[in-house]
Amino acid sequence: MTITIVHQDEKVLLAMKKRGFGMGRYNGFGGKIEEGETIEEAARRETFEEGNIELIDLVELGVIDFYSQGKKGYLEIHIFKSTKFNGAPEETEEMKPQWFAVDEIPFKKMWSDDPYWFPLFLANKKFKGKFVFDDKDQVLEHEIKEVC
Ligand code: S76
Repeated sequence: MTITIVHQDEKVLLAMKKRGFGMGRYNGFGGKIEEGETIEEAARRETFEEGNIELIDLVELGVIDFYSQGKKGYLEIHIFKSTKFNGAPEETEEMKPQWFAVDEIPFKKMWSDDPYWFPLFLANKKFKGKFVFDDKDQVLEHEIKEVC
């Protein structure tokens, strides 16, 4: 999966997920990587589909593996940053975009792992991580480290 967050000046563009996976939470744009596309292509496509913007720059900053207690398998999420785009963010069937000042990020209405890696993301650091969630999607265990 991919997550793309636009970071411009002291603001980030998040979007309220209106349906499906992550419904009711603010998140970046993103979704599944389709067959035949690169991870970066998936990030661009999902951002266009969900937010109606065309990304100009795009950098992958993080990779996180998510495990759920008592469940098999894991979900690998690639976290991208963009600072320039064409078009205007628009509400779609799936997401309602909104700008937030970096000191007013709505962590209580986001995935519980986000407070752990957002500081690295905002500082343009590259990172790798692993999270284990309980059955209420709260963080039970985590590892996060900066990489070169
Ligand atoms: O920030 C996050 N976005 C997601 O879509 C999923 N975290 C997360 N954790 C599973």
